[in-house]
Amino acid sequence: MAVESATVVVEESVTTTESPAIVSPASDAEEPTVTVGEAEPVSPSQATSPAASSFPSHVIKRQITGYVGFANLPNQWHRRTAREGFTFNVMVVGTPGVGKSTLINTLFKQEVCPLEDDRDMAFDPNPAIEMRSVSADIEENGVKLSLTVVDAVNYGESLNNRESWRPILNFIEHQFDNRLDADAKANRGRILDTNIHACLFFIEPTGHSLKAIEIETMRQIHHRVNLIPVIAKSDLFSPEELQVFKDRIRADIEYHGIKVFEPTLYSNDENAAQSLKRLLSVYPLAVIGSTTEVARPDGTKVLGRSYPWGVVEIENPSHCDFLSLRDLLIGQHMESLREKTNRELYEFYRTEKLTALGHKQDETVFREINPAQRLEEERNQHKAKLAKMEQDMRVVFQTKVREKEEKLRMSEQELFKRHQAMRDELNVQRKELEERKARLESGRLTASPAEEKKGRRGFNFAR
Ligand SMILES: Nc1nc2c(ncn2[C@@H]2O[C@H](COP(=O)(O)OP(=O)(O)O)[C@@H](O)[C@H]2O)c(=O)[nH]1
Ligand SMILES: [Mg+2]
Repeated sequence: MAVESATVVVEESVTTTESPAIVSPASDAEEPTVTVGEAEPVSPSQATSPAASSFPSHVIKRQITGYVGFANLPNQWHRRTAREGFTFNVMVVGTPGVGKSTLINTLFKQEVCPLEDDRDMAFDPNPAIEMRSVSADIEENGVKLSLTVVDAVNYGESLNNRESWRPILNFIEHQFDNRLDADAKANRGRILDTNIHACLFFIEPTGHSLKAIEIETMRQIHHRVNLIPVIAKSDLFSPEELQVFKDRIRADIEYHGIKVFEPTLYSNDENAAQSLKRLLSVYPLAVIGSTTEVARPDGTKVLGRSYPWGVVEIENPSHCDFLSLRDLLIGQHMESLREKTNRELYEFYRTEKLTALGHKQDETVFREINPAQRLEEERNQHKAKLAKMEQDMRVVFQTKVREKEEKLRMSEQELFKRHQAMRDELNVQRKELEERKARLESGRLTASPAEEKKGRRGFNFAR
């Protein structure tokens, strides 16, 4: 999609020492909104501190006309990924003949899984479960898909099925281990994604409820893989029977705490949310497989299965949930399956494995960063810093006041002493004057011995 000219709103980040700002997440992609937070007083020392500089300090909204180019990033990404292609690894688990290969071939509209017709007549009471994989490179509208289907051959065939789930779980974990090894190499190069992105679990169309082997297998693997239980060969049920069967299975799944795959929604689109809700409400999906076209009464040809009483159409939502499964697995949520596998399930396994090996991580360093929480922490650090500064200033102020008071007290004492000395001298002088006056009045004026010595008369204030 070429964009010739556009009005683009950009946010410019400017560092300032005056007011730290808080940026709210943009409410929509075209018109990002910016909120400038309350301006808190910041001292110059804080403005240069690491905590202060890690803030996007101030955001100015600028309106420019013209095309910058980053709006084209999704197209660039699309071109790169279309060229490189996608990898999708799906596992099918179910008893032999339940319809696994047929369903995969129906989903991808080609014979990915060969239908087995060479039966081994030898009786083996406990055949080993063998994880067999087939791969196919498929291309649709220039997008390449490298598909691998892993089949747990002989699952449910033994007389004793107690441990049937083990080879399946081992296989899934083995893929995680391979990735773990690849991640640990010094030179990683391009890592092939061999993790299992989805597990289609085929529930036998018994019409009763889940069998013990089905419950145990799902219980053992649901935390390691995106589990998608499907009711196989649902054309064997009447609509009423199917509803009863579905309800029982849903109750079993809930009772045993089995976690089934729920896609992530990448947009706020109301329609997408509604269709996801609809999809989850019809879990477990009742499917029918067929790669052959059959004629409807009106003569048109459709993918389906033909019965004496009529035709079951695969791609008719009122006949089965095949289209919902195709949307879930391919059309709408394949990326969600891949992402959940590699970001959540693999990461969870990796953490478990490394922790068991004795690796410990400093939670304060490697903790996942929640922007709101981080903002709150930084605000608290800022507040604590302000409080400490205030406390320091108070201590300095009190010391200074004390020093000043001490000085005043000292000079007061000094003044008092000088005052005292002057008063004493004045008293002495007054006494002398009174004596002289007395002598004058008595007519016997004679100089005092001190005056005679110095040859001085009168008052003397000099010191
Ligand atoms: N009635 C019915 N039969 C099916 C369906 N899917 C497959 N089958 C038949 O079941 C048989 C075994 O199918 P297949 O795909 O080889 O089963 P797998 O062993 O689980 O891979 C074949 O004869 C299919 O034609 C379905 O949805 N409904
Ligand atoms: Mg098969």
